[in-house]
Amino acid sequence: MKITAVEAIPYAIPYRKPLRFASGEVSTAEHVLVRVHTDDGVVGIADAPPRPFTYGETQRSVVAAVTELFAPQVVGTRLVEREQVDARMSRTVGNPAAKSAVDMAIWDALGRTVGLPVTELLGGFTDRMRVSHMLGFDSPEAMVTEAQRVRQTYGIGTFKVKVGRNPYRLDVAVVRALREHLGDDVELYVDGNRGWSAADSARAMREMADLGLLFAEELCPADDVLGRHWLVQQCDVPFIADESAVTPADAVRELLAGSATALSIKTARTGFTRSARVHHLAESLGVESVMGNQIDSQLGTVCTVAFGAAFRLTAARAGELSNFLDMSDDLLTEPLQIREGVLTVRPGPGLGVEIDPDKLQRYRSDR
Ligand code: MUC
Ligand code: MG
Repeated sequence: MKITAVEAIPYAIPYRKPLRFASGEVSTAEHVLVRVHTDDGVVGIADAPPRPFTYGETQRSVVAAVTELFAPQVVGTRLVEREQVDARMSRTVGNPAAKSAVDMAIWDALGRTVGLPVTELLGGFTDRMRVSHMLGFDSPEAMVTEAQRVRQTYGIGTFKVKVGRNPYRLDVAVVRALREHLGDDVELYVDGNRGWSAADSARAMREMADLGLLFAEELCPADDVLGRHWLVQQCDVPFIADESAVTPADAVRELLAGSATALSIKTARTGFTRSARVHHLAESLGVESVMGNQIDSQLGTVCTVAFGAAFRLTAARAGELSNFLDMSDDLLTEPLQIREGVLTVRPGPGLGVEIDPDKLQRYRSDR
């Protein structure tokens, strides 16, 4: 049960088409596979997707943080000492993707060691989640076509629409076209990635008032303190804090300040240990939460669904579990399947998935 080594392996897999949103664009998944080894010969795995434009981490910085900062702190601990590991890693303020991958790889190793799925160790509420698909910037026609294809092929009926372009009416036209073409049965919500001002956000929300939106996410920067508070107070749907709530304490600050009324939980950002803290806060404070997507690979998605399915609150809403569909390939031996709009948790100990050694050899960028 003792951790003997932690590896960080950079790899790059191209996307079939780039995903564009207000704070950036991704055309290649430049992620880091983290492997935690134990003295019993068990290997736990997790994925770190760096988001330079959001949290300042890069592929190289994740490799350095894992191998130089966090590995020395966790080697020698036992897999069950997760709070010890969290306390040690928490001394460093930043590096959320690096910390989270170490945390989740330890949970995977623990599950494999005790012969139980991580989702059951976390909470075991259900074994599945409805899927929400994220639509990146494009013309209204292209985004409607994409949504129709995803709905027909995978049965997905919930869409997160990226907004935050200027002028804001570009995005309002997209959301209106989606509602008109997809009908009232689909769930739609919007994510601005801080791209609009508070005033334009309020205008856009007024103009979309008849479109039955489920949520609004991070429409303007949380650092526009009074503007954001003013916006959130007049918003008639839950307002999700995403990149403004990187830690559990950030989440409390945003909620208590009245600058958010719901939370996005991303295992890529808060791992399993800290995502559980965020979840318990959301539950205790009585706010909704959505399992978010940090533009995850299949391994990242496995982590999101394992966590989201573990709790009643997170399983209630569709989780953002389909971004990997746009990747040209992946590292897992068995690809994930979304059927009738649902993704199930992989059975088996730990996260229940394995890395294909040939694919890792092909895509790793350190040799
Ligand atoms: C989201 O919810 O913002 C875009 C950047 C990132 O880190 O996650 C995505 C989706
Ligand atoms: Mg977001």
